[in-house]
Amino acid sequence: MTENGDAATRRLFFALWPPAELAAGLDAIASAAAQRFGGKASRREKLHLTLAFLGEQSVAILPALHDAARRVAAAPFDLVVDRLGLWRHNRLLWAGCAPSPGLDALAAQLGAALASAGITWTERQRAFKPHLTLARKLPAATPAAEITAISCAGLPAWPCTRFVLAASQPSAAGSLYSPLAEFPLTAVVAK
Ligand code: 2AM
Repeated sequence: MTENGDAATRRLFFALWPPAELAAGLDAIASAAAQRFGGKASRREKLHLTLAFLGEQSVAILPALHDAARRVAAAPFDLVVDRLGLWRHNRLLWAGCAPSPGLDALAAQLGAALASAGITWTERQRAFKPHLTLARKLPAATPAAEITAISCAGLPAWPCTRFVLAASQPSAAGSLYSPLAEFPLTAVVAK
């Protein structure tokens, strides 16, 4: 319990964080798009791809979350960020990647590990649509075709070797993300 008598909770999610060079390239795209179309670009250090969103959770489950994440037996893989898109329902500009069996396997393994640890969710889960949020609050009339025409060709590949448990905290300047723990991808791929 906190001093207020409330059970301590954190807003938690598992995610992949891009390496610095890729984050810089995505940041440049996000800033240019926000300047051209309007909206608010995500800060470079906040760029990530969510694997599983847990929502508000008691801090008491953190040890069980760590155990579940350590049980994930997924192999490292490379992602190629190769597309941009616009979701009109939440006016969000996103970057997506080429289909990746490695990413799908990691998300599935993590979901299974969380389920078998009995982790439950208080917030409605969106379907898994891997993306990095580049900008929010784009004007409703932003032309989607002009977004998808922006090239991702210069972006470096993304070697994924670890995933992260992070907490999100609302603030006046938007959500702040703090990494809580890192988990290496170590499984050997069968040939
Ligand atoms: P977003 O960037 O598309 O909003 C921390 O908030 C992370 O969790 C963000 O990547 C956010 O995605 C994602 N997220 C927030 N609410 C979610 C939900 N209900 N289901 C899945 N992901 C969610």
